Amino acid sequence: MNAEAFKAALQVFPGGVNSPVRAFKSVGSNPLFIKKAYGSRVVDVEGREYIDYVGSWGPMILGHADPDVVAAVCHAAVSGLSFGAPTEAETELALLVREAFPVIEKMRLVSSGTEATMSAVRLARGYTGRPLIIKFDGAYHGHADSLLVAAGSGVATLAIPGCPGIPDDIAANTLVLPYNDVGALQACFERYAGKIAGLIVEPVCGNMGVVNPSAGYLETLRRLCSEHGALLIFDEVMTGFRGCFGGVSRISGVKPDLTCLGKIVGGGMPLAIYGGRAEIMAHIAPDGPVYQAGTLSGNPVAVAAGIVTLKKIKSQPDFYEHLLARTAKLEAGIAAAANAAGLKVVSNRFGSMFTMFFADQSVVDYQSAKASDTVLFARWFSGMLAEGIYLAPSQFEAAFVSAAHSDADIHRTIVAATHVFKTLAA
Ligand code: HOZ
Repeated sequence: MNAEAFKAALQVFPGGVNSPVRAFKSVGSNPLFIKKAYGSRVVDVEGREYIDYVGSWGPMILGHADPDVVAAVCHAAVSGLSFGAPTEAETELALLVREAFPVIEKMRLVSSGTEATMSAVRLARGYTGRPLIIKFDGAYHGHADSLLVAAGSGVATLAIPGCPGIPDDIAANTLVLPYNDVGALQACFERYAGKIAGLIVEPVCGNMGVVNPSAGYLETLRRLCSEHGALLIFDEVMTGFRGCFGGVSRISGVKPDLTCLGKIVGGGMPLAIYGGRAEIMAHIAPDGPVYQAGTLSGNPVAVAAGIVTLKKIKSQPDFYEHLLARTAKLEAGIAAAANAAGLKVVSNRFGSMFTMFFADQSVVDYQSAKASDTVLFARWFSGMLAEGIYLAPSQFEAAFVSAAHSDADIHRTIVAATHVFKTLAA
């Protein structure tokens, strides 16, 4: 039973979980314990099946336990779980990634998104010889000290004002600005001229819920970084491969100096990447002095999962057409159901990820995201769960649609949403 599993977990894990976003704290209930997953479904320890829109927080774009990915993982595993030495498969994965992200001329494989962003920031500082980093309020780039300032995702969900354990002099090197505010950005670059090493941005935010950049915003980020000698870092851990075989850099044409990827590049296994202009990456050891390392970097089992995932996506010419059409249908169906029940919602989407906010004003930054009705969100979440729909347990996260979500799944989800909105409106 979920209750017993949670009770046992509470004995050994803080909050009974191994990552805060898994706790259902902000929605006032206890987490489900998952026994297995396949296609668009997760199954809990009680044998109850749910249509899943968490997708392990993004990586499962092919659906859970895709047979080709599982076969590749098994095949790799029997040849050895870890070598701590180079493999040819790493290069094969890197070439696929470079095809999708031409802005990544050279890269380093790591094991998590946190490692990727932390290393990219270190590289920006090492390359420029400058101390300061700009990030945006409510953006989340993993839990490295210098990036866990005014963060989104679980930090926003749990409303943690500032994280103890991060020394003030480290936090002071991170400048936090409102997203989508050009004036604040210009003023910041002028005030700290010559001191800003880089600007890290989720080019489409996912960790305050999905928030798109306003027209021309990414171009402005690029221009200001270039003018002031700062590196532009795109954190595409969430957005990578979610809208096309590539990322926001491909769709927008805005070229960052460095890019961070995670989630889908590992096909559900622990793998992430940072990379960018070859001349900048030449500063990474052993070519250069900026040190970054990892025994499990380029782990052969994770690399095998990543290669098959990317190859499967690439080999289907209409992959994104179908995926995006289904996501748009789901998003529109849910929004229409809310409106029909007289509830005000705002829906933001990028590719196959979206967030519906219980808000009556556009959501363009963290302030407007925070203005949404999180109490109503908690009731919506619980109602959908009771209907067999598994959503992220926070207003400040995204729903992910996979290629395994069928038209029937989308239809069933919209019917469930219609029931739940009616209850909320009653
Ligand atoms: N980026 C994920 C949340 N948006 C991270 C999941 C986690 O923290 O466990």
